[in-house]
Parts: sequence; structure tokens; C-alpha cells
Amino acid sequence: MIHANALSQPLFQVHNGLVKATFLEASQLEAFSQSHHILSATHFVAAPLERTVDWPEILLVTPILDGKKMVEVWYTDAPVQYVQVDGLRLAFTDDLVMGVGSFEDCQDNLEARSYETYDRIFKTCTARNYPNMVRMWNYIPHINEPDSHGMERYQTFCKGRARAFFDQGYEENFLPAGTGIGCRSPRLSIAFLAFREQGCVNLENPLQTPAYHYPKQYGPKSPSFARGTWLKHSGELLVSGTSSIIGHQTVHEGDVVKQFNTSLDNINRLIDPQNLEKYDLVGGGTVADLTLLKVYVRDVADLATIQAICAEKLDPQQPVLYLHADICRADLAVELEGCLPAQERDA
Ligand code: 3EB
Repeated sequence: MIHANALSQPLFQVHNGLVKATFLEASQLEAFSQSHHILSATHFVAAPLERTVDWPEILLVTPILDGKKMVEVWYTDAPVQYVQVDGLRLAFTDDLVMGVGSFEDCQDNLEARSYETYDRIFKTCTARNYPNMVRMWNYIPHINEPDSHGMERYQTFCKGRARAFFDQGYEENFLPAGTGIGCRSPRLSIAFLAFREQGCVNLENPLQTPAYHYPKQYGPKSPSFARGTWLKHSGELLVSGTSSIIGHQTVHEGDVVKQFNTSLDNINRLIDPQNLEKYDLVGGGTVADLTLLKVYVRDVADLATIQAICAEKLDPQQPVLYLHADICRADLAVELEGCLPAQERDA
């Protein structure tokens, strides 16, 4: 399923190669790191593991559903400086930083720890002059279970995150694209990509209430993310985790086919050229153009159904990672994310 040329050809790249991303078999990462500068690696594993490497890395217990051990790796040919500070692991180039903040999972002070980790990420990136957050990934252990105050852990996390964004002075329409998904890892992990230069447009979907405007019934503080970010320099689009939500409501609870088709329709609408026109952007596409695809599946029994829809609607040449993970609302069965490469431009 993964191309033999994965080692030489990225699945996705930003700014004509400033940063590249691909999926590798875990056993290839070591060799890969000899010839590329790794910015971040996310391993999707079946059981908790510990190891130490130079680069920012997450060992995420969201098992790959076809049994392979895979890694999502972001990398560059530019020189990279690795820094560990304040519990964060970061990889800096002249233009961007990728990094990971994580903390041992806890029941009692999830909100405070989430706040603190976000706050450190913002302060570190800002102090070093990389203030422009473009993409964040949040992996939350036991996301749908209650914390010690009886609040769903995702909602508790959202409270801490929202306060950190607010304290940092973020305007609502400057929130980065995001993923907020469950895992069975021993740590809560937050990964990010930030640029030195302001270079992205944050996108919303006309079919969906902006997540930061979800009403209080979903939690005291709304989720802090945009539906996607458009990278101005060369026109790539990073699509946030997308699920079966229309307006602010979950639709088609209990029907995974309809939920997944709704998710795909949501992305189609987000990346539609007509939606981009509203932001004075030229480009766009459909789900068949997406790369670096990850599909989060709550119930393993739904895998074959979801794969059949992917075979029909996505580019069959594109590898897809099917990950076993809980979604941030208990009534959602599936979520997906991907990247839209820049269109070829005439020279
Ligand atoms: C949704 O649309 C589905 O909390 O960072 C998608 C992407 C979702 C990001 C996040 C949550 C997040 O609300 C869930």
C-alpha cells in the first residue's frame, strides 16, 4: 500500500520542499534519518513504548488497523536545530519550527496541564520569533471519559486550550488548523507547526459552524481550531480533522456510511474553489486530490465499510492510514484529515 518510492518522494510538501511529509514503515525511519533532517515523527503503535531520539517524536497508541507499524514523518533538507526546553522538544529551521509538548496523563488537573503546555508552546515559539502557528495536533488519552470533576476529558482539555489561546491574544479567525482525537497513550501530546513569517489564511466551512462558535452544550469552552489553513507562499491547504458535523450538530449518529460521506462532503465544501474565492484565493480541489490521509475509526467493525468508501472517493494511488481512535464526540464514528498539495503552476 505504501509506495516503494516513499523514501525519495514525499507525499506532501510545503513551499516547494521547505518542509515535506510522508508515511514510512517504522523500520525505515532510522535509515531515513541518515539522509534527511527530521522535523517530527508520529508513530502509530499498538502498545505504549518509550525511546529517546533527537527529533520531536510521539509514540501514539492509535493502532494502525491493517497491522503495519507506520510513522508519519515531517522533514526538510534545510539545516535543523534540535532544542529541548520547558518540557518541549523542538526542531527549528530558519523558516519554521515543529515540536511536541506532552505530559503524563492525569485525571485531576487536565485543564491546568493543557493550559500550561499550550502556554509553553506559544511562549517558546514567540520568544524565538516563530509566532505563526499553522497546524496543531492534539492526542488526548481516553478522550470521551469523565475527568475527576465529571466533565468529559475533551471538554476539560478544550477549557485549558481556549484559555491559553485567549491569553496569547489570538483572535478567533487566526486559529490554526487542528486535530483533536483520542488515544490510549500514557501521555497527552500536542504537536505543532509554526512559521516565522505570517503566511497562512485560516479557512472555515460554510456547512459548519466555526468550532470556536460551537454553543455551550458541547462544553463550557469551544474548541480552538480552524477548519483548514491555506499556506499563502505556494498554495497548499492543510485540512483539519473533519467529521460528520453540520452546523454544530452531529448528524447520522449510528450510520457510519452516512457519517463518513458527510465528512467527505464537508471537506469537499471546505476546499471547493468557490469557498476559497471568498478569501480571494485561487485553487482548491476535492477529496480525490488529498494526500497524507489519515482516517480515525472508532469501531474496528466499521473498517471495511470505510475502506470501501475511500476506494471509491479518494485517489487510489494515495496511501491512507486507518487508525483506531476515539473521536471527540461520543456520537461520532469516524473522522479524517489530509493535505491538498499546491497546484502545478506554469513557469
Ligand atoms: C469537530 O469538527 C470534530 O479539538 O482540535 C476536529 C478537529 C475536531 C480538531 C480539536 C476537534 C478538533 O468538532 C472534532
